[in-house]
Amino acid sequence: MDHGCHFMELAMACERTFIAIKPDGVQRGLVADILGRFERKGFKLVGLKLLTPSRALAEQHYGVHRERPFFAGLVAFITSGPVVAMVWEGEGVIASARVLIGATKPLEAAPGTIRGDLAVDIGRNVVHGSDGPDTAQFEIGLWFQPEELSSWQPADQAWRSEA
Ligand code: IDP
Ligand code: MG
Repeated sequence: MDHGCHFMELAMACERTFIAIKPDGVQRGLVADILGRFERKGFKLVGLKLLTPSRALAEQHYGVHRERPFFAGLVAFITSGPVVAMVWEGEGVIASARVLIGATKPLEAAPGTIRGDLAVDIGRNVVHGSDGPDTAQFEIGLWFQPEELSSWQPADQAWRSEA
């Protein structure tokens, strides 16, 4: 698949991942903080939109948790208001985003991570990130149409890519 990572592709995989700021993050005014962490890290924003997910979208997104006791509450919460849906691109971005996000339980998330800094409740942990390459591909396709994603090269790409 063409991920738009044309320039100076190096050994590490140039990947895309799906990140969402959940309704609590939007309601608490944390959009700029959360988005800015990915930006400052050096990843490239290739998709961005604000939407309130439909029940069908939420149930597909969290389909792996369908049998879990928290599923109904999780779907009710994620559909309760606007979510900022994003696709970020870069070398190792899938695993790195999970590190930036921190542990699922915010009380166990390290300081410096998004959940470690900004959350206390597992059901209100402010952000979602794909947990692997297959999930990332599925979630990007679920939340975005191909034409909603922009392949672009930062003007300082050559400088960024120097070893
Ligand atoms: P992740 O978001 O860190 O990938 P998952 O295990 O995939 O965590 O769970 C998806 C989301 O479901 C979590 O972010 C959290 O909001 C919610 N969740 C997971 N486990 C529980 C639980 O035990 N109680 C309530 N909500 C949960
Ligand atoms: Mg997960």
